[in-house]
Amino acid sequence: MERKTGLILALDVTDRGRALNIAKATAGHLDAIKVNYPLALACGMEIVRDLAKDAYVLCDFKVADIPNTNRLIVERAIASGASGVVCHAFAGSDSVKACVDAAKGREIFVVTEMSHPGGQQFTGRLADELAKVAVEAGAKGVIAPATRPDRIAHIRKIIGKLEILSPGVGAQGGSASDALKAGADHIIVGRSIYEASDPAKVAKHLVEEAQKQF
Ligand code: NUP
Repeated sequence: MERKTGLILALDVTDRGRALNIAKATAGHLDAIKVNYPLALACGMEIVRDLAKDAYVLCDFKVADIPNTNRLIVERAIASGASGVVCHAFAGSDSVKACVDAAKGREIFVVTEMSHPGGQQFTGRLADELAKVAVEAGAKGVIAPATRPDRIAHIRKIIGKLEILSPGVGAQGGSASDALKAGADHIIVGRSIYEASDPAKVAKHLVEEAQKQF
C-alpha cells in the first residue's frame, strides 16, 4: 500500500449513504478505506465495488478458514475490487499461503497481536509466530496494535521490511504518533473519524500528526 498520508479509514458504519459521504469527505486524507463486516453485511459487496472506483479498499475480513475456503473468500473480495485483504494466521501457514496465492498480486495483511485488551490473552502470546507465518507466506504486511507501541517495535524486528498497519488509535486509546514512532507505516482509525461531527477535520489533523513522524 502506498504511503501518502499514513491514514487508513476504518469505515465501520452500516448505512450506505453515510459511508459514501464520509468516504468522499475524507478522500484527500486517506491512503485506503478499510471495509469490515458491519459495512459489507449491511450494504453488500456493491459498496466495495463503489468505494474501489476511487480508493484502495482493504477488506478486513480476518479470513481464518481452511485453505480452500480462504481462497474462495479472497477471490470474491478481489473480484469486488479489493486491493488488499486481511487474514488471520492462527489457522496455519497453509491457510495464509492460500490467501496470498488467491490474491494474485493484490495484498494480504496478517493479524498479529490484536489491539483490544483480549488481544493479549491469545494473540499476544503467539504474536511472534503469527508474524513469522506472515513473512514466510509472502504477505505484504501485518496488523499490529497502536494500543501497545512496544509490541509494534517488537513485531517490526521479526518482519523486517513488511508493512505494519496499526489499529487502536483514538477510541481504543492509542496515539497516532506513538504507533508511527514505534514503526507502523499506516494507522487505522475508525470511530474517531466517522463519529466526529466533521470527519474530514479529524482526518486532516491525524495526517498532520502522522506526517511529523515520516
Ligand atoms: O487488532 C485489531 N484491532 C482492530 O481494531 C485488528 C483490527 N482489524 N481492528 C479493526 O480496526 C477493527 O475491527 C475496526 O475496524 C478498526 C478500529 O476501529 P476504531 O477502534 O478506530 O473504531
